[in-house]
Amino acid sequence: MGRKILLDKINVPGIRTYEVYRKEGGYASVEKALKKMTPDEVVEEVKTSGLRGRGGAGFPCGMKWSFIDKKSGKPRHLVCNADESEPGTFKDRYLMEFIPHLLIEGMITSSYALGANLSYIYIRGEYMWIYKILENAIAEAKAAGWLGKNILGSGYDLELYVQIGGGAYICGEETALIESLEGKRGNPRIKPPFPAVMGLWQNPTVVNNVETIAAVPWIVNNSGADYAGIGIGRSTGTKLISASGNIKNQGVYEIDLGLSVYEFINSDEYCGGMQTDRPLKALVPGGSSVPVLPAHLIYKTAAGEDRLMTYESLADGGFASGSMLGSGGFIVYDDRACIVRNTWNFSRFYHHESCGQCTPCREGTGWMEKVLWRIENGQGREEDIELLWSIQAKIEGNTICPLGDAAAWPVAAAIRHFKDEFEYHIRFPEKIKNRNHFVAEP
Ligand code: L3W
Ligand code: SF4
Repeated sequence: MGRKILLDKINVPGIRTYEVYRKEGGYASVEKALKKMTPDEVVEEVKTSGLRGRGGAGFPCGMKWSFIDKKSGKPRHLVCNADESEPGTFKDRYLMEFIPHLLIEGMITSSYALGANLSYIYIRGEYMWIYKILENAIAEAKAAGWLGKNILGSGYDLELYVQIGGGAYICGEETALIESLEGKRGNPRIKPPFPAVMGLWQNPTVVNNVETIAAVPWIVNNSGADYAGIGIGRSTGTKLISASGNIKNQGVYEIDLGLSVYEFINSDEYCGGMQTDRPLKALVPGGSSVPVLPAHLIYKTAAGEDRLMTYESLADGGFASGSMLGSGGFIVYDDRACIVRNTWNFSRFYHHESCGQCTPCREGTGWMEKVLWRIENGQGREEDIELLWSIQAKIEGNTICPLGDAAAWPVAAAIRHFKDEFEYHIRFPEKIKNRNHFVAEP
């Protein structure tokens, strides 16, 4: 059995309640931090742990924390990004729904480290029932003295609020999230300045993903060095993976970073192998924003190395033959899947979710959606593949926020690795018409 850090207690009956969570050792990290450690010592432990942002970018958490200006005298904020909306990603939902106090505990310990006295959890609008679970957990924590004034007699004060998002994917981009939290339309800001310098109400702000914050209690209770001892190289610790698609056991798994992709897909402890034992065709390892991998690049890299569940190994080969760990939204496709249809579906999503501020993203995402739709629906033209390639290339790197890249990369990877499938759709429209899935000519 793999080690469990975040999900260790998730199956304890009643763990959602404060009483059981506390009985199981919950809030120990707050006690340890507030009574025995200075805020900077907590930051140092997180730096030592090598913990990287679990929302998708993998930016070192301790380094982000150390960018916060503690000398300016301005109020500081910790904002938890719980706007989980990346297609294929449902891990934060699992954590918050079943063990909400772990996030609250992580928020208190992390806010203390940053010297933040007013912190927020920004949760996606569609997670209404989880919002209520979190509200309840915060009320329980407050009643037990873990929030409010002079926590544990330490002189440290913290207020924590949950804010419901507007139901827009773009509000998961940290600066759009901040705009939304300030009551405005969720339009991303140009960076720099980064939120660590000028964030919520122009104050120094750290925005961290749910899973990142939930790892902090373990690091403080044990040590940064213990956490760094798990995983491989710069991919330390454990990672939640939301596994879906044509596998036997869909669900949320906690893995030690460094597990091989082969073992993750085929072991009974995780995905349990392919559904109905059909052949593996493709993998999107990190949510819809990352490049799709074709079968021959899933278990081995182009250099012939085992492909591992790490930031580095999944990206090995760059976009020519690699992808990204991203948010851990692991979508597995068997030979029934139609890559053209899947790419169109992702494009439709990004077009719908584009905020419209930048021309390449606003116009390009809609254009790609239209061209992909006509290819998928038997109306494709020979020149469409080249057209798609040129549109995605003009979006990538030319936009304010990463949504533009996220819309471009899946299209580029699909053309790079599955060009024959696009050609088949264009050349044999009568064979793909009215079909939900691509079926190769017998
Ligand atoms: C201060 C500097 N701070 C970087 C901070 C920055 C941010 C973090 C990472 O996009 C990705 C995106 C999606 N001084 C700094 C600094 N920072 N330099 O570090 O920044 P960045 O720009 O690399 O990425 P990001 O804007 O956070 C996130 C990808 O994740 N993604 C999407 C996931 C979506 C979900 C969801 O819905 N829940 O997870 C999946 O792969 O494409 O590339 O905090 O401020 N010099
Ligand atoms: Fe908005 Fe797209 Fe520009 Fe991001 S890239 S700011 S979503 S238009």
